[in-house]
Amino acid sequence: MSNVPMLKLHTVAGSPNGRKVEAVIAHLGLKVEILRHDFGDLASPAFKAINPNGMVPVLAVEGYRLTESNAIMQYLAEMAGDERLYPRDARGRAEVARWQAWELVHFNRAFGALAFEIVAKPLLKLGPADPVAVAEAQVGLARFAPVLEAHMKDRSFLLGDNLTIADYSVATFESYRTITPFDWSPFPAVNAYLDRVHATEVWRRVSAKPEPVAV
Ligand SMILES: N[C@@H](CCC(=O)N[C@@H](CS)C(=O)NCC(=O)O)C(=O)O
Repeated sequence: MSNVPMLKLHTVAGSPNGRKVEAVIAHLGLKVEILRHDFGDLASPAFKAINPNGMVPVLAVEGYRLTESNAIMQYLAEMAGDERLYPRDARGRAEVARWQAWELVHFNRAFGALAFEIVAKPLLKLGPADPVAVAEAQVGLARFAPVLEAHMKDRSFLLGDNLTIADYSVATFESYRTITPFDWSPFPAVNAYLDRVHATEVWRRVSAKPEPVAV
């Protein structure tokens, strides 16, 4: 992809939001320099000069910096012109936008909070899990997992037979299913779907990284 020169991705080892961007990079075969920061450095003035939110991922393309994982994924797929990964028709675009919004504010907001409380806090020595936050996250997952279950009953991927960037977004916490307290057994279509994304060569490549620590 010669029209997107000198790409750099700021991320943290194990960041689920970084991982979904890395999946798109791997899927598209892009050459990107991956800059892994320490989680503890994200609040520093030096990093906030890169992203005032103090968060990863951040894409840097020459003078341009882009934050928000889903926007970065859209940008990369659009620049690469991959219409299977990021469909160009109005309905395909709308479906990708819908699922990427849904995962960010509903499904993975709950799943991410659970992963943060149970997995990240002990690893980062941030104190014990907050039982109220854990319970709220479980309530959120119990509300939104059935939505995904109903949708995935007759589909392989979110938009149908073909994997898109929306799948990398929705599935990004899939590896936390076995290490966080939520019963996924009532959701066989969700499990089959997340296993399907997990089994892709791209996902295996980007998730074969250090253990998840930054949520
Ligand atoms: N909406 C942002 C969320 C990014 C985010 O939550 N990143 C986490 C790592 S996965 C982070 O940087 N956390 C540091 C913090 O919250 O201080 C995106 O999608 O990029």
